[in-house]
Amino acid sequence: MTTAAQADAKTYPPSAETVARAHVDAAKYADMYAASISDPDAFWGEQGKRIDWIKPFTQVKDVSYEFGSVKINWYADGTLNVSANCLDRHLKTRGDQTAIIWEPDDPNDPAQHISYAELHRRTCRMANILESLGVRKGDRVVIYLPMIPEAAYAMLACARIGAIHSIVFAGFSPDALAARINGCDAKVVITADEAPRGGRKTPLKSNADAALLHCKDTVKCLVVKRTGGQTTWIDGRDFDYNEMALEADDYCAPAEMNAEDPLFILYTSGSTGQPKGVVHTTGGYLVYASMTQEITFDYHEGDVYWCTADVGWVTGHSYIVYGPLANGATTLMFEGVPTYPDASRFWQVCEKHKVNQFYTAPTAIRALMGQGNEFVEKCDLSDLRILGTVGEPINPEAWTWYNEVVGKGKCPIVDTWWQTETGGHLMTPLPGAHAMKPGSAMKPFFGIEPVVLDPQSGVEIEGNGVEGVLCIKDSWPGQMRTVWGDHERFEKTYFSDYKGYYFTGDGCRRDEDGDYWITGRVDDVINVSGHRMGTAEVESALVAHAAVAEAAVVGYPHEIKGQGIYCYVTLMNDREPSDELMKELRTWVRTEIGPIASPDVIQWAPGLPKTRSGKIMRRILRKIAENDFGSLGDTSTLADPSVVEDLIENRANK
Ligand code: 6R9
Repeated sequence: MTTAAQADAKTYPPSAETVARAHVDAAKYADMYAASISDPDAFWGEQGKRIDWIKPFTQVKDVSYEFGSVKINWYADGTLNVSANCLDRHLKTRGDQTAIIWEPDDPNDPAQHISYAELHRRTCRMANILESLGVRKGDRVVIYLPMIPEAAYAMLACARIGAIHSIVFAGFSPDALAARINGCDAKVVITADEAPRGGRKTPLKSNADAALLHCKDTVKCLVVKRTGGQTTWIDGRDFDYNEMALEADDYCAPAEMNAEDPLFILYTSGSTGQPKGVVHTTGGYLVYASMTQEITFDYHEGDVYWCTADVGWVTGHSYIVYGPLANGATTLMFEGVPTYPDASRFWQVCEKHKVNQFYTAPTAIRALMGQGNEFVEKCDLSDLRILGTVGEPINPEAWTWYNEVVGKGKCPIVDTWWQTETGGHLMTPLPGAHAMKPGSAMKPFFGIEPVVLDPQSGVEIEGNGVEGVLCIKDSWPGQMRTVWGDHERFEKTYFSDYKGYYFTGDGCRRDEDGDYWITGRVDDVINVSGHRMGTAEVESALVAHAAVAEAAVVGYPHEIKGQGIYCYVTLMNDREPSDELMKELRTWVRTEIGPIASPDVIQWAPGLPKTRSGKIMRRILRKIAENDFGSLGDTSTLADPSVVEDLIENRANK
């Protein structure tokens, strides 16, 4: 796999047709960008008007990045309701327009077209059900659902009554679910009987049952019927959504929320410790999600827009639900996987629903590319206009295939770089404004000032043709506000290493033309199939097994997944390595965290390379995992250098 940095940067300018159609062309980008940086208050004050306010804001930006007293406020004296912005305000003009197209896992099952009026009714009913379960403004609700319309109803219903949702991806295990329910002290968990995906079913309700054994016994469970599969039932704790929805009222008044009231918490992995609850608030987040959805994807009235992410990730929050619905768009929600029933599923769905904008992850592109072009070529993709990628750097081979085979060379590819923490896109080419370079996130979005710092000194590296760590100089409305329950951790993670900046955790290169290339994480976060994971989480799952004395986990390059999970495991004295134990440890990690964290390689390590002060030298472990033994660097500071020889000799055959 060629990395982006190695590719010669061929540029692809937008066609005249793309430019003519685009909301933003090169000249407009230059003007707007300059204005957004020179007077953020004026710029974002104007943009704030894209959504409806109950009480209009009079202040725009109130931010300090000063370590020790970090505060981030946008539109702080305004009030609004997010669900009213996504629903009620569209009813007059587009009540009958499709808001959500739902495409089920099985292509033989019917798709659903849910109009704005219907989505409004469904959301109100769900909101009334939540209220009847005792959920009030500020309470937390965990959502653990398949990719079904009820997931959107649940999100919007929480927003409607001012409850804070925290979605847990349906691929997470009961233990991971319990940790998140407890972490935000949720009152209710919304789940479904089963989640069908790729022809298989995940028993979500049983998982929730198992999780709830570790939670307060006051937590209630609202169960959506998806497959009708058997579930156990505890009266007084479990509630039948479908039955309650028949009775529930069609209207629920939207709560008046302050712009800075939390909208949702989303747990994400960091370089240390357990996942942290990223908090996004109401006003700024919605302005930013809505603006980026419209501009980045050049969304126009009547377009059908499809983001293939899961609502369990931030991409699903901002670009399946909140951004598109705030804009009155038609957003497609897909329950299945790219390869079921076969590798043409994505393209069949594009043909069937006449998709105009298609947004997916490099890992899916690489997997489909490997299956051959005929799966794409047999489908009519003539409605496609814009393609997008997100989640990890895209290698030039995959980019070129996406451009030529899927886009037929006429669809701009927006390579959107952003994070759970950022709420929306921070860097991306804009379809009508920028030429594209395969693998480059190109240019900052409005209001974003990226800086490249020297990793050691923290000094800004000026000019072009430079590389370093990526920080952002000032705030934007979609930025996370805090870590749930731990503001100190928020400041420490993002504002302490490089004072006065937001530290992204990514490395980056600014090329000779001033375009940006993300070079990957500079911390202990790995990116497996676009899923973000802390190596520390996998390590702590491994050492929780009775046979394991110590574990060190690193990422290594993987053809399809981008990065794979490589685990070095030291066993307890009385345990012997065996294939069975290896299998058991794999299953163990899947149970502790979820299938997405399943180790790709486990290598038995009688010892780990440590400094004399006992710190594991991951740099060396990474090199060994990458099969790169020539550049291990200085090993003389190791407490026992012979450990390295042993690891190289016994490197897992992979
Ligand atoms: C939206 C999302 C964030 C991390 C981020 C970076 C990587 C995301 C990327 C990209 C290169 C892109 N990343 N988009 N790297 N090019 N277009 O993915 O959020 O799950 O929090 O991951 O993903 O390393 O720091 P999240």
